[in-house]
Amino acid sequence: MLYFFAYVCYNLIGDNMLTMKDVIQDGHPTLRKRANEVEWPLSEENLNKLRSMMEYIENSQDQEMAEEYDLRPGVGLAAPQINQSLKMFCMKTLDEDFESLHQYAVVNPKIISFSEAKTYLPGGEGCLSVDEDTTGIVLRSKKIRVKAYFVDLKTGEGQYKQIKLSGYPGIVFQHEYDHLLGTLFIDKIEESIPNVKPIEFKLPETEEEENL
Ligand code: UDB
Ligand code: ZN
Repeated sequence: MLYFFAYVCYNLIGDNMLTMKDVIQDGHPTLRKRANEVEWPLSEENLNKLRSMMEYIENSQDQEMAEEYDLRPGVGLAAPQINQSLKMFCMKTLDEDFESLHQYAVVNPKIISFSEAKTYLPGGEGCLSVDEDTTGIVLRSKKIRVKAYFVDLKTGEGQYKQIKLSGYPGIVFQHEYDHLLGTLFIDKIEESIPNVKPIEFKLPETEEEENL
């Protein structure tokens, strides 16, 4: 009887569906390590880790799934947060104008330039690995230029290329990149409101946008 139940659960959840209990929390030593370079080409194992990270993000952005499995709605997740000390992360978010989708599975990223100009999220940042009611304003570069393998999660193939990111997607990228260096946003919280222009979110116009 117990086995039957376990079997049903196993099929329902799947063997690599991540939930909040897979996301390690501040105080865990892995979050403070510099993550290791990932071997390229990607092993099947690392590809599957990336797939389940992206799946967490997508499930958590689905209201029904998020409620059912108690998932905090996330826009990004880095491998160290699931206790894998590897230089890779996934992100999926719209920009602040709700116009373009920035969905990336990233391996061995390097931010090759940070703009002098800074910005911040007016509501402050939080983190899936930090207690829910901890938020704080973090100064980030307005624009970054990054080099990384961008992985196609269907095939596992990837392209090493350079892209530029700005605004909200740039902030998410910098937050996830910090995880690969062992840095958390709580290390960088500003004491007072900085004297730079925050990100301005265009008001969502459709119900779909509002759910994001
Ligand atoms: C997040 N989500 O996923 F402005 F549509 C955060 C949490 C910690 C609150 C879950 C988030 O910022 N959602 C969000 C914000 C918007 C508009 C919107 C959805 N992360 C990811 C994380 O912890 N990765 O390690 C924290 C974000 C703070 C700044 C960038 C990443
Ligand atoms: Zn985080």
